[in-house]
Amino acid sequence: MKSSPDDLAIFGGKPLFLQVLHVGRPNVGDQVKLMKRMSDVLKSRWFTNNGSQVQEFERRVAETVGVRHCVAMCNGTTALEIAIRAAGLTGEVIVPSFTFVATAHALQWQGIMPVFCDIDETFCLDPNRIEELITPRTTGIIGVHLWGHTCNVEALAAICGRFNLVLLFDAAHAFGCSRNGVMVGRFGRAEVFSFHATKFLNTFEGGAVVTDDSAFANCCRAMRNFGFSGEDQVSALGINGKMNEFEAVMGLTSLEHMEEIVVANRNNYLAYRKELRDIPGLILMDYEENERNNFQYIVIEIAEKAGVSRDLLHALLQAEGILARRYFHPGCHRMEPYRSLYPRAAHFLPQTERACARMLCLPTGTGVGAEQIRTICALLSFVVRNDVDIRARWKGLSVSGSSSGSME
Ligand code: T4K
Repeated sequence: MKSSPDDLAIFGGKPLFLQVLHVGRPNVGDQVKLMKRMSDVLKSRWFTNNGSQVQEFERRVAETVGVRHCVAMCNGTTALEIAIRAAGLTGEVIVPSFTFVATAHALQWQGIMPVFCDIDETFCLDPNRIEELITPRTTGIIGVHLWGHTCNVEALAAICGRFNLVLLFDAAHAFGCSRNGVMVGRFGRAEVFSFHATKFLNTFEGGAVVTDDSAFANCCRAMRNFGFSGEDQVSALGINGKMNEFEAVMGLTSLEHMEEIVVANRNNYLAYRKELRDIPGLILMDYEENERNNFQYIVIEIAEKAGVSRDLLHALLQAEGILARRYFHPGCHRMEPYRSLYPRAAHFLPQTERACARMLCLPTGTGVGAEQIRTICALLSFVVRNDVDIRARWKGLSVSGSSSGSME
């Protein structure tokens, strides 16, 4: 461990981790089984277009979530786009800005304006701030269950009921999570998962729309396959949103290891909780113990008491080989094309602005263990204990022109 600020890698010391630690290392599961399945797919000569592995994956996802239909797609973004189109959304749709940019892009890509609403202490849409954003052009709300924390589904459903709006959820982070004992995937008209490599359940790239609504599911199925309704009959506009067989077998293998992955993630969460407990100004995002969680994200808030800013801490960690991520900085409203469309948005999104400036995701997953977590937290503790000295040195570096001055 470091004994003086001079030892920090950012000031020229040796990095703590020569092999860097990531936030989103993929979970692989049983590799032998996976390779056998891959080989079976190769032998079958059926690689895509609603093959048997995709159908089996859809069946298993639907069963795990407790919904009637799962429509697997090539990625979460396409699944969102298809769900939005199948729901008939037009005009304006209310979404959080504190999310991955795909949530907003899925709307804007189809000429629908994302209208950014502020978040509350759960990091999800604040239901108290929604009604003021509803206009005659509003057709729906897309809540995001950020980091597996569920939206206030009941309040959002009540608003949608009162204003006749469609309710969808971007559940990219929330496969395997529950709200009041009900699995995510069962809320709103439909929910959308991402099975990207970095997600709790992974299919390399992938996603799905899940719903109990048969007509909606059929519409999504047709849309993901160019709108085909027969061998050479196209009944509606569609796109190529299909998942392939190799992705599906990765998903099936991941699904079989779900419980072990939860245990590994939860152990990491508990290890971080223990180690971070006594570090002033570093507040770990809690998981509700009486719900099902995937514990996929370790997120800390860096408060004033820490004495260093989130951005300085991020730079310090990166230099040490700890590739923490500033999700979801700087917020969709500060990214193009939204920054130009809504130049004053920041004034109306105070909680979003605060979260964008303070939150940091730390490495976790099956590739990270207790020993590494102890080292990361010992470093965090060292930084907070030496905050004054570190800030002064950082300022010195910035003044001498070696680094950006904006990090302090
Ligand atoms: N809605 C929400 C709320 C989302 O968070 C996302 C995606 C979507 C919708 C859209 O779903 P998809 O269309 O992606 O299915 C990553 C992911 O690419 C993205 O899926 C995810 N959200 C987002 C939160 O994170 P980046 O740009 O941060 O990825 P990247 O390449 O920097 O990787 C993150 C970390 O994971 C790095 O430390 C490297 C590590 N990594 C990554 C990959 C791909 C690995 O260790 N192995 C890998 O194979 O977006």
